[in-house]
Amino acid sequence: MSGYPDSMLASIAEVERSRATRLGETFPKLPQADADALLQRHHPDYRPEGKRPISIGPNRDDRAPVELVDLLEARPRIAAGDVDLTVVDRDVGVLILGGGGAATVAALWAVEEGLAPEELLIATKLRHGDSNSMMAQGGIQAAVSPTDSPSQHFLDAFGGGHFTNKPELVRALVEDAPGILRWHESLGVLYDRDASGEMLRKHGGGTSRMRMHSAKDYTGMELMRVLRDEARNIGIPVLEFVSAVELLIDADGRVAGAVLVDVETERYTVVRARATVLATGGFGRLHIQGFATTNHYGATADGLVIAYRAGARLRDMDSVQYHPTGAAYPEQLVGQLITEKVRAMGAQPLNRHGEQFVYPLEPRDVEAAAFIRECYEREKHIETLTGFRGVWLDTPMIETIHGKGAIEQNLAAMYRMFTRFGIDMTTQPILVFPTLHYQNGGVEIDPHGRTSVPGLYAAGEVSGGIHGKNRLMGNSLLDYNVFGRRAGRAAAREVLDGACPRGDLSLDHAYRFAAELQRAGIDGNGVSPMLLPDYRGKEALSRRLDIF
Ligand code: MEZ
Repeated sequence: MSGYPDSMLASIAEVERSRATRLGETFPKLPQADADALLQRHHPDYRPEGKRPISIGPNRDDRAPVELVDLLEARPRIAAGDVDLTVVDRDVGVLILGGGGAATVAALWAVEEGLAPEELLIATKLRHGDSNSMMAQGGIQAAVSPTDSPSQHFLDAFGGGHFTNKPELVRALVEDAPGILRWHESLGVLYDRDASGEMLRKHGGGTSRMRMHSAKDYTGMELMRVLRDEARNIGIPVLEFVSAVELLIDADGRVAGAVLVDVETERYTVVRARATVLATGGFGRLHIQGFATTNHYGATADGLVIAYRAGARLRDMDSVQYHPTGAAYPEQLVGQLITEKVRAMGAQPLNRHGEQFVYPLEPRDVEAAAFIRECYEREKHIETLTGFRGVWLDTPMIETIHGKGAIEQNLAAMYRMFTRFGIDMTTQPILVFPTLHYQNGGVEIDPHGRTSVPGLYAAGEVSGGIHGKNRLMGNSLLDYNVFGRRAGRAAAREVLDGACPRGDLSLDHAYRFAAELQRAGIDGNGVSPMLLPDYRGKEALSRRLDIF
């Protein structure tokens, strides 16, 4: 039995016919000038109508996705008088906002730096671990082999980011990477190894060396399993189902904690903190330009919004990462991540006629643009019964190249996911289309995770500068570890060195922001942060992939 309708089976037959010839051929990598032209014409970032300038605040006049600017220019949730700031519900050393990888790593290293666990508080909107970090599949980059080096990793990441990354952040990323892998191993992370015990390494898009380390296709879950256990074992306090709705500022203009809202009761909690780490993740659930997303439900840009009101500078917000291979069939899986490891193991992207049209491991933005061109300009796509367009990933090639059982062995979660819908990816290809995956930019940080606002640190996807205009595969798991560690240590050090909020806690910055919005005549954008996406409306139900 096949999970595909007859209308798609005809194209699968063409894929099967061309497979033997294609096995020995790989589509050539694009010369840079052609890649640039492809991006200009087909990558969603280059569509001017997808962006508008920000009207107020530190990034005034910078262009960013319309969906994000709407939130940055929305009214704060809290109006004057809503919260009594003289009643402090929790008083902590370091407040960590967010519950994913960056938050957990920051907490662990704050303790390592010398802070007692009970001086910390992780406050998170969903459950501890509900995050993109948990859902990451393909792996983590680190230059640990004798034929690789941090410098080589630097060149790949800097080139992949179109040379717009902050070099000092890329340097920290690549130089800390081998130590991060050693730390993981010491905690008990089970990375894939070969029979002799050597760690397995794979290529990713845009990498010049094999430096991707994975745990099958659930690397993110394996990492979070170990990190979250560690946080629980040492007793780091966690408040779940509370979301930060505004940062608090003290008399010196330093960030001094946050106001949290209970997502069920809507009651506010005032947390005073001597240092605050923002680790709230990205903005995938804004469905920028109508794209489906790989992201978890909490990825609604809350951290960007509250940091921006507090005066933090953002950067590279004009660039969004669309992962080339989101599932496009069956409909229940649309937008779900199909890890790059599938291409790294040999599955070729193909059009309706079973023809290759792009090198399988171009950097993500180039690869995604090529898929969009194939579907919307050349019209050599495959169409599903409900009108979604996509291209094939010829997964049976993996078994031909690596032997029978290679898919179940290396892509266990994905194999199970498709089997549930009657699709056997060991014998039939899978349909894919780009899906919104990552926020390339964010709150600008320095190598210690410091933002432009005193007392506020940022780490993980909410931060900006590390990846420039395009992140390479495997650098996000690395990023949250490197900068979670750096931010956690620096925040703890500030507290240990005596940092303390001075004077009254205040939300005046948010009220001033609201007044400025009014003066600029910006009204009607609702309130932010969003906290959770609303999928009840007609618009959400009719979201489709035929976005062009
Ligand atoms: O870094 C990522 O985004 C990643 C490893 C994704 C994937 O394709 O698995």
